Amino acid sequence: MSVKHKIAVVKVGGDVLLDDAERRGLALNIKQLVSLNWRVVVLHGGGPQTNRLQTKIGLKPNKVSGRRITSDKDLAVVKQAIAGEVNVDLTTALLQAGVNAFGFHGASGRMIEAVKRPPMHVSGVADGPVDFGEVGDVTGINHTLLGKLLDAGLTPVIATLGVAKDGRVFNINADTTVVKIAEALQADLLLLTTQVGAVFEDLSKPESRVKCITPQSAKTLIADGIIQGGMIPKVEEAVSLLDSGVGAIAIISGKNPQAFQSIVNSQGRFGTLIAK
Ligand code: X2W
Repeated sequence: MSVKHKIAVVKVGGDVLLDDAERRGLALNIKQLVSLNWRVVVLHGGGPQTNRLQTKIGLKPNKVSGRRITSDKDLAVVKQAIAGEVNVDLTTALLQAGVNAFGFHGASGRMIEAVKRPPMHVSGVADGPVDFGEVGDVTGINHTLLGKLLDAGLTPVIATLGVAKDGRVFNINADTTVVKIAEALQADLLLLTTQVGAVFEDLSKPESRVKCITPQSAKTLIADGIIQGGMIPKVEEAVSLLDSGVGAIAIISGKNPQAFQSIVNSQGRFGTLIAK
């Protein structure tokens, strides 16, 4: 009888790799999940590394509503920082922790298919539609190939680039890509790692951590102003993912090596779990 493995998709922001303890903790957390027979797919960004490299060579980072305006020159930097530096560093951190990590970028094997994001009006930007340049919107995930990699016992580590039908490469926000991967795989769990590591009623009070959010409680928490600002779209998106077949979403920090295990064992010791 074949065992049905559970699937977790993990989003790693570039900020996690700037801190040694975070990087090591994250790798140990992923190792734990794999040891518990979970299949894990890692999708990463590299925003801070891209900013750093842009600045070093005299380009000015410019983000509008969370997305980088990406010229041809910027795209060259994005490739180096995200598919180069971050992918290699994250893959090797996982290898060191004993995970059979297999690093590549989203254009490989047409893993992440994308089209150019059309110029669009953005709230708060008065002067006409914004052209994001070489930024893509995801149109498909090669889940057949992803399944083969997982069947081979590998842990895919994917840099958030996309490829068009004609081979053109696009820069894609990692939060957007990871959601598409979780949907395509109908993942049991989507882990969104952040340095803050949870939703808090009051950020200055660690004891005010919200352990669990349901679609019903999310509405109340937003109406009562407990979930505010940038957290609102994150939580709303997470809730809508529950309707498109993703089992649960956790907002969590990987710093403590027990964190992911605590989520899959429903211990509620770390992070915020969003589930029905
Ligand atoms: C992002 C991709 C990297 C990313 C960027 O250029 O920064 C767009 O904004 P983090 O570290 O997860 O923020 N792409 C279009 O999302 O990285």
